[in-house]
Amino acid sequence: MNPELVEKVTKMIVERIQAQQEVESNPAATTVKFWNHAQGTEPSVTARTVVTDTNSIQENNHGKGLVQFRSYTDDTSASSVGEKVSTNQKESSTKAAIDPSHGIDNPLNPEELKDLVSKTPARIGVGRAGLRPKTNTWLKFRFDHAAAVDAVYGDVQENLLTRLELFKVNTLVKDKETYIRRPDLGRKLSEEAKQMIKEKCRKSPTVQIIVSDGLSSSAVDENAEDVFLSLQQSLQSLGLDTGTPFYIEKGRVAVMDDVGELIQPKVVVLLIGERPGLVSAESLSAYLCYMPKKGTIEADRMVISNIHKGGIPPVEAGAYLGTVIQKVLKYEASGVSLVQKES
Ligand code: B12
Repeated sequence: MNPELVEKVTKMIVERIQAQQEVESNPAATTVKFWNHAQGTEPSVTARTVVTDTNSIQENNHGKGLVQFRSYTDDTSASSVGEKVSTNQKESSTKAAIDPSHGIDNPLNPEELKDLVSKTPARIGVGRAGLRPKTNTWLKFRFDHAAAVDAVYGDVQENLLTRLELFKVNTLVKDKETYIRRPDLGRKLSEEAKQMIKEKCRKSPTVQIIVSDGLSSSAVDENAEDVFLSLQQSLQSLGLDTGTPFYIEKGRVAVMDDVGELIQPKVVVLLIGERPGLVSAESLSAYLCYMPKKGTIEADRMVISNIHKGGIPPVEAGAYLGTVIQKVLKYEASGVSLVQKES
């Protein structure tokens, strides 16, 4: 790993975003609501503003020139993306660290309880009402469960694919029920998909980026754009060429093997929605593999997981991925083979 390079690329990206924000007005601003887990009695929401600069994304797509990232700002103050957002979130969840009075009744050590709760988004210190969970706990659970179900069963927004100029192909899966019950079918491209990829994609690029909904369309909706654009920028600054990116609907991780067979890239990066949990339903993973092909073993893949605004900030993840890819190329290996060659 080259931490200096990661830092440099991330800094460069954030500086560009900040510079852009100074000059842009935000006519397309919309409000996103978050349920704050650590909130007290009220099931309150935190409003953030999402700003999308569609023109500049289209103009600069596929690694040419500067790219613009979606940015999140608090309602009251204009701020930058990525780090800032996660810092804000951490701050707000720490600040709102459960007031023990609404969780455990009469805790022995309220300060310690508060401290424990502030350290994790897990549902601890929520107390109970007799044998049952408290109403607020139960409602939060229902809310998060609904978000998880929506993430699995939802579809990625078409306008995201349009903005990123990703054409869409399918696996052998026809519907979500089959997707869940038959992971093997999600690992194979359909015949039409193979044909389309052969027609549209540049062969043998150094890096092939693909995006798939996987188990969370929300993860793709929320994070793929920032990761994708910062990854492109990172690869560009490292002088690594990329192939024609595309989107695979209802895909599984190992679908990258079919892609490898068809396009023969050196490295495949697959941005895919993770199985949602009850803390985040919008977490994205980037799976990588050096020259994936039929019969690739799982140990030769690697993953950078937990990419979302409360985890690894998407812009940072994109920049970091570039340096991981550089290392994969250097050692001509990924996963366990890479670790072996490196040591
Ligand atoms: C489900 C899951 C599993 C399942 C996968 C079963 C299956 N067929 O779906 C099982 C229990 C087998 C599993 C095993 C492992 N997992 Co796991 N897994 C997850 C989980 C909860 C969700 C993954 C997901 O949604 N993938 C997306 C869907 C669409 O993928 P899929 O095609 O359906 O399934 C593939 C992936 O899940 C992939 N996969 C799953 N885990 C891992 C881990 C690594 C390192 C790799 C390369 C691939 C991989 O293998 C599946 C088959 O191709 C994540 C948590 C998270 N937040 O992402 C952890 C997670 C990815 N797993 C992790 C780990 C460490 C492992 C193991 C190495 C554990 C071990 N010591 O044996 C093994 C490695 C398995 C492998 N494929 O190489 C870590 C990775 C940490 C990291 N950043 O490197 C995570 C992030 C959990 C964590 N927070 O620690 N895992």
